[in-house]
Amino acid sequence: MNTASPDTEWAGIFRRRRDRIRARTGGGLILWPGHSLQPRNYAGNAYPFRQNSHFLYVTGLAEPDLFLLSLPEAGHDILFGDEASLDDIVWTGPRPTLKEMAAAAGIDDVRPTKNLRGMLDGARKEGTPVHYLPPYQHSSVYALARLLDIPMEEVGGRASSILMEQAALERSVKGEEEVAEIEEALGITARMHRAAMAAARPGMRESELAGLIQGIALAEDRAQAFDPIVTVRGEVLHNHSYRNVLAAGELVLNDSGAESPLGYASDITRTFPVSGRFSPLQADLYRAVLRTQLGAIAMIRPGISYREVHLGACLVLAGALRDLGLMKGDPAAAVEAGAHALFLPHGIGHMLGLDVHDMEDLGDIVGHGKAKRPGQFGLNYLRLSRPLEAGFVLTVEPGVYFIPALIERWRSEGLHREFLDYDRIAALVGFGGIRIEDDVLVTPEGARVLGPPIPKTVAEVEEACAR
Ligand SMILES: [Mn+2]
Repeated sequence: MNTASPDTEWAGIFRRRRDRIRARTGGGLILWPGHSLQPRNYAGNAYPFRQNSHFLYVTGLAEPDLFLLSLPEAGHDILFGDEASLDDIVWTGPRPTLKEMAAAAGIDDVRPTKNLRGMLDGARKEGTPVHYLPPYQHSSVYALARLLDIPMEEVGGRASSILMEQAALERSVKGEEEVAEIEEALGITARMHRAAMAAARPGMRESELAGLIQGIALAEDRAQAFDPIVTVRGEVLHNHSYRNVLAAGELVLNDSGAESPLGYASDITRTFPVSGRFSPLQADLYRAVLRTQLGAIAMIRPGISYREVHLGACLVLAGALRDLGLMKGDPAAAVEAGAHALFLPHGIGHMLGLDVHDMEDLGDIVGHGKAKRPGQFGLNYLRLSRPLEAGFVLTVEPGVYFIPALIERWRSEGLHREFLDYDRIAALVGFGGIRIEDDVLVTPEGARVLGPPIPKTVAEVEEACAR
């Protein structure tokens, strides 16, 4: 990801974002810590740098070791940092000056980091509150503890709940420029998915496919939005190992996405046959998931809650699985009881933005608002349940999974026996999993699937696999 180039249009966008959050936070200072490089095995060998997404949202600056301090008056923000030393320049090359970075972010005032603590001390002596978001990178916890003179273990608890609410409110509704970034990332992501479909064949290792798709993003100088899931064991929901060898008759689940130039995520899942053709059973289950996904997308509009969309989608799935003989009885009663969660234990989707699970660091206020997270198995994994608004960007990602441990446990407990045909289900242990995921913008009228089309129907997927 690159630091925004001096672009007056973006500088204005960052300034307006800061001003809106400042106005709604109701006085006091807002301290935005940027991220630091994190050592991998020794200090000089760091993980690839990824800026804190809130800091990116208000500055677009993707350089490490920066702080932003927003003062109460509109338009007054100070960028704190240190100029690159000669040693830094010798080893890692020149970096933009603080003034250049500030200009790109629409900030007029720059100061050295060593002056930050004094300013904060002065404000606190006058009783001015200092708002900050709960940090999750350890170096940010440490920095806040030192800057605000509080014990490290109290840093999280003293985060500003009003700033959390206002940052969540502000970042939840995406502007046109943000949707454009996500769609730009989806352009590369579409190529990653088509390439995987075209390249997969029996005998190949998962890691070869994972390398291929990551290379496509890297060749465009782009990061992955998250570690891709590329596996024939699709029933492991977040499977990050690439050790299996693809066999004819198996399905590959590819859940991956590139980042946009300014750090926006894309998040797409496709499931396709190793040998290029779905078996009749695979095609039946695939169509069940596709019907579920299209049904969910059709429900999306401002005002409906994502919990309703989730449950509506589960109803479509339960009906389809009953038609296939895996479930039985009344689908609505099965969904109310939670029996479908054997096949679909996760939520239908999540917010997407600068984070792949957007603002998950802010906790349940983002996805659930003031409502409590539901308790039922399956529903308890919902990342998003709140009413939707125009401008939200969401993933829609139903799946069907045959998770051996879950099937075995439920069967031994006789759970939901009236809705589940355990003999038929047990015969499918080893099937793996299917998931189909798109990124969707909530519009005033309904929903728009973002990005270029990526093969999705059985026929489209088989065609993309053909060689
Ligand atoms: Mn997702």
